[in-house]
Order: sequence, then C-alpha cells, then structure tokens
Amino acid sequence: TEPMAFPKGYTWGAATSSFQIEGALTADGRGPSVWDTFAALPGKIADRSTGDPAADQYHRYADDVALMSSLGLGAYRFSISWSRVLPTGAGDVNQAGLDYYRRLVDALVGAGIRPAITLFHWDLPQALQDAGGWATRDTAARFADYAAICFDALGDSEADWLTVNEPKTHAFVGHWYGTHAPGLRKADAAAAAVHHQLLAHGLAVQRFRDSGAPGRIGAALNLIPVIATEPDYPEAATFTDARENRLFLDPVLKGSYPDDAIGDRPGQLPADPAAFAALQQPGDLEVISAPCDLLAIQYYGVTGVDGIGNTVEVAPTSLASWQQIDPQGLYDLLVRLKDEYPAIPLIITENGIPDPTGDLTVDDPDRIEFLRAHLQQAARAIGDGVPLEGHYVWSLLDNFEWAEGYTQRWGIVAVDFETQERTPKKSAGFFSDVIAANAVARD
Ligand code: GCO
Repeated sequence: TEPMAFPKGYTWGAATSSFQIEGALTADGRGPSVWDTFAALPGKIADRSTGDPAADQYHRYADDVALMSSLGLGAYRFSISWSRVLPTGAGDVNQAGLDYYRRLVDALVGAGIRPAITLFHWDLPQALQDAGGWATRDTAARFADYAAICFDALGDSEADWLTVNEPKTHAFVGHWYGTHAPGLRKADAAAAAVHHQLLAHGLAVQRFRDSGAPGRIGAALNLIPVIATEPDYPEAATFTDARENRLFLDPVLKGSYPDDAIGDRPGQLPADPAAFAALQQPGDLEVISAPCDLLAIQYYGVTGVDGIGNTVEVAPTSLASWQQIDPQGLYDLLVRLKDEYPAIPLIITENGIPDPTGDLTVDDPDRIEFLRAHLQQAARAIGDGVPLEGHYVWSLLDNFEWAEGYTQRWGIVAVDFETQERTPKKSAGFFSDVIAANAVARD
C-alpha cells in the first residue's frame, strides 16, 4: 500500500537543550545556572552525575552538524544557555559565550539546516535565582532583555525561535515537586513561575517584533491528554486537564486563564487563587497572548486520572515512569487544538522515548516502533486538516536527563560518555529513511 506522505516542505528535525548536551560548564566565562547548583547537591541526581561533560557539544558542535547532515535533518533545535551570554543573568554580555552560538548557527545555516532556537530550557542563571527566580516578576523583564540580545546577535538568518520550553515542567517539577532545579516545594511559587514565564514569553515576542529579525517565534508547551478512569467522577480529570494543558494554552492563545486550574480541588495546582490573581497586572494577558507565528508542542503520551485525582496507568510506560505511550493521543491532541483554539501553525518540537535500559546500544526497535506510530498519527491529523508543519525527535543525542542523570538514553544517536564517540542508532536510520521519502509507511 501507499505510504502516508507529509506535505512538501515539512520540517524534519531533532532537538536538544544546552545543559543536557553542552558540557564545558566553566568555559569562556559561562556563569553557573540553577542546574549547576542543583546537580551538585547530594541525592538529587540518580547517578550522582552533573552536566559535565554531558555530550560535550560545546567542543564538538561542528562534528555534530556534520552528523545531522548525514542523517538528512532539515532542522536542529537547541537552546541557548542564558548564563553563557549573561553570566549573572543581566548586565554586560559575555561575548565569548555568545560567539559559541554564532558559530553553531553559522555551521547549521552553512549545512542547510534550519535553526530552531530555544531561549530558556530551565537553566536559569543562578544569580537570578538568588534574586527570587521565576517566582518574582523581575525575572520576566530580565528574560526580555536577554532575548533581545540573542535576536540582535543571531537573528539575521531564518530561524524558528522558541521562547520558554515547557514552562509547566519548570514550574511544577522545579517549584512544587522539588525534584528539578531550583528544588522548591511550594505550590504558590510554582503558580508564580507559571505566570512569570508566560509573561516572559509575551515580552520576548514583543522584542522579537521590535528587532525585525526574520523567522518565526512561539512558545514550546508540553501537552498531555488526560483520560478520566472513573467516568462517573470526571471532575478530577477536568481539573487535571486545566492544570496541565489549559493553564498554558488559554493565556497564550486566547488571552485568559482558565478558572479551574488552581485551587484545592483534586487535580488542581494547590496554590492560592487569590495570590495568583494578585500577580497579574493590567495588560499582562494582552502581552502573554501577543500573536505568535507558531505553537510548538511536545508530546510524550497520556495520563489517566481517577475520581480523586490520582494518576492511573492507562497505557504502557517507558523507562521514564511518567511516560504512558499512546500514539493516538497525539492525533487527539492535534485535533483538539484545531477545534478548540484559534488557528495557528503547529510544530512538534519533542517526541521520543528512552531506550528500555540505560545501557549503551544502537539497537532500538522500541524507538523505531514509537516513531513510526507517532508519525502515522501526525500524518493522519494533517489529513484531517491540522496545520502541522514539522516534527522534531527528542533527542538527537544521548544526554544528561535531568534528575535521571545519564541513566536514561533518549538519543537517536548513541553517545559513549567515556570517549564521546557518537554512533547512530537504528532509529536514526529509520528516521533518515522517513526524511528521504517525506513519508512514513502504513502498517
Ligand atoms: C523538555 C524535556 C527534555 C527531556 C525530555 C525527556 O523539557 O524539553 O523535558 O528536556 O529531556 O522530555 O524527559
């Protein structure tokens, strides 16, 4: 039978983030980030590792770009380390740090690979955290200044810019559960981190327009279909959906916060709704909903929620216990975005799984199956009118998986962390074939 074809010009990419792959944590004047601080604390990282050397991309970017070319990638998503550019988060630019990204962008553009540049992927400069971090409003203004520096320095070629990456994860896991940097356990701080990251997003969009840079800009949101497992008591699932999805989608795309995401009902973010409302100044929601060129979606799977708000397994999990694999959930999510939100081009900026064990391997049939199934659902959604324009695999390389350290390998390219040798896994070959055909086989 005929394969499922993607539209002409579809973007095929792979994604990474600065702290997870760069290493070189003290090179060329880089300042410490909250992840440097957090990883150094006892008991926070599964294998007691740190972001050094990670995949050492800071020194190996040229070889990595050549590798991307050999795979046929049309786009590469990376993030800028704020504390390389501004070691204390504000003040004088560290030119040597900025120059690294100039070299990387030039290498990509020279190879015909479109940059997709994330401005914030959780590695806040420690000095800004010391001043209150995302729980304080001033951090949004600092972010806008940092973003403008990046647009001026790197914005001369066509690129996709992503303002904040998964503001939900950084807010909830970093400020409420406390298992990511900065390691706080305060729901009110998490709620404040939501609002201030979204405000930062909107301010950066304004600065992008002011800069006149070509290319496109949007936020990168991780979204998750929520399945009620007790249909007679669906309320907790509705609140969980509000907390996980609408709390981010509604302000960015509709200019309003949902009224059911925060509170003390099962499934809600257990912060004080009045305190959350008090953070909002007149005009904030207009800033947050400034028109964007795209919405970036990160999709890993679904979650089940019972009648009292507990997580229930409704689908097979991966080595990452939070990941419940459900390719059809991607289709449902894409159609929901089309049906319930104003029209906007969509790209999937992360989608992937870890290998089933943490061992170094190039034989990854589970990942091939995962990608095939998700690409089929993406093609199906496009066929049903969803304006989906690209798909990035998470991740290009095995890397530092946050609190899991190096115990989870998410790359389509294996990295031997002893030697830094790169070896494409079989899934990289599969993905190359999809890219070459601009199509995925039907089952
Ligand atoms: C993100 C993601 C990545 C993770 C990936 C696997 O926010 O972009 O969390 O950084 O490594 O999702 O957990």
